[in-house]
Amino acid sequence: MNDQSIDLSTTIAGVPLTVCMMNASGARCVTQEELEALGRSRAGAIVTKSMTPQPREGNPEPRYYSFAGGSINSMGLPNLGYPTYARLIPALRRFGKPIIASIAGLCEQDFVDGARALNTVQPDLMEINLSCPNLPGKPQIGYDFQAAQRLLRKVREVVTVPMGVKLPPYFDPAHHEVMASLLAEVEVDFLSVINSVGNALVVNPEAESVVIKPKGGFGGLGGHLIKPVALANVRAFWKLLHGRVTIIGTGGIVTGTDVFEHLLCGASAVQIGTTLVEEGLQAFDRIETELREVLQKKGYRSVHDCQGKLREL
Ligand code: RRO
Repeated sequence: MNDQSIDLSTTIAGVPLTVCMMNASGARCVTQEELEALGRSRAGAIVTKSMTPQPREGNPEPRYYSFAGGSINSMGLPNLGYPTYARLIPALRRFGKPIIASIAGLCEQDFVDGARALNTVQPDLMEINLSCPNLPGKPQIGYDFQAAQRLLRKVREVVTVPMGVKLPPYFDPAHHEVMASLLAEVEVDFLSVINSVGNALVVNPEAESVVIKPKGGFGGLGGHLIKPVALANVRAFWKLLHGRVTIIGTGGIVTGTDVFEHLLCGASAVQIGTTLVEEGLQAFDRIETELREVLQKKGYRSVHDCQGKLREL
């Protein structure tokens, strides 16, 4: 079988992508230049940085640190503000791939206003980020089920494109169950799981110090070492929501085999964060080639063929 005959296309909430890989929000997607470079890359979609009403510079530096196995960040939502992204999105259509607008905010009303404003330019999909771990004094909304439900009900009313939610990792089946029933009630169309593992602490033993400045060194953990947590969340939500909600797997993807594992657990597509930041956009080409090789070796002809096929013992 010819590698190129393997079909890596997929759909997210009915929206077609030619390749099942894209950037994770935050990774190389803040500026116009970065968004255009994603358009020219092998990414199957362009995801924007999570946006707020006003432009933000974000937290003080150093605010990102990579190490063997992963990264820790406390960027603090640096972004151009939603009016600017709303202006940029129409021109990004020339790249001929879906555009996913990521919406965040400092309060509930920010999310509603951002979603309404972005809806006027009709991105292909909208991802509501309920899981930024890096705003001092602002807990992750995804860990407050009542607040998440209230917010999503309001946002749902103003969004007419397929709407998804970016969730933090959950560590107990009871939490997966509560969140899954809430997502079904609000009629969410897709999920991105997971955001970084929030409020981790990396220590430099030489310097006897933390490695990032904000929040006393606490930040969101990403990269290969969070893959098992990501896979568990993909699998748990896939089992609870199977058929009704598309899942984008995010977390720990370095190789084509990592993508394959996310697909087996039930993801329809994946997002790549730390690896893209560290390696650049050519990571998409490498991982795509590796994924083709894995699927060919395993005898799968498409993403659809292996999706959700994880065997239990
Ligand atoms: O900007 C950030 O600090 C950030 C965000 Br909004 C997020 O959703 N996840 C993350 O790890 N960092």
